[in-house]
Amino acid sequence: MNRIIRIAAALALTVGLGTGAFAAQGAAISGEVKKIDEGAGKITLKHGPAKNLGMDEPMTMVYRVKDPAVLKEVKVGDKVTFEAEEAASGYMVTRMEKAK
Ligand SMILES: [Cu+2]
Repeated sequence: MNRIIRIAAALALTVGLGTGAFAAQGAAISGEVKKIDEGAGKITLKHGPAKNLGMDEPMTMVYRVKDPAVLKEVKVGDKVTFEAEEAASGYMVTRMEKAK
């Protein structure tokens, strides 16, 4: 009986940690499109601090995009909300949509 409770507690902890990590990684960032390079699958975004990416200051930088289709949905000057992750090849936008 005791053992089952310990296993259940360990499972609950694992699930809790997993959810927390996902939430931190998926933190949305507000930005503005400065440049789009469809051929290279890259977008230049000006954005505010993104603590989950280790970016404490506002900046303008180039991101690769996971799905090139998102580059057709936005244009230079658009305000966007996006999520990004640090990949081996650089920072990559994993999700992006026009800010409402
Ligand atoms: Cu940045």
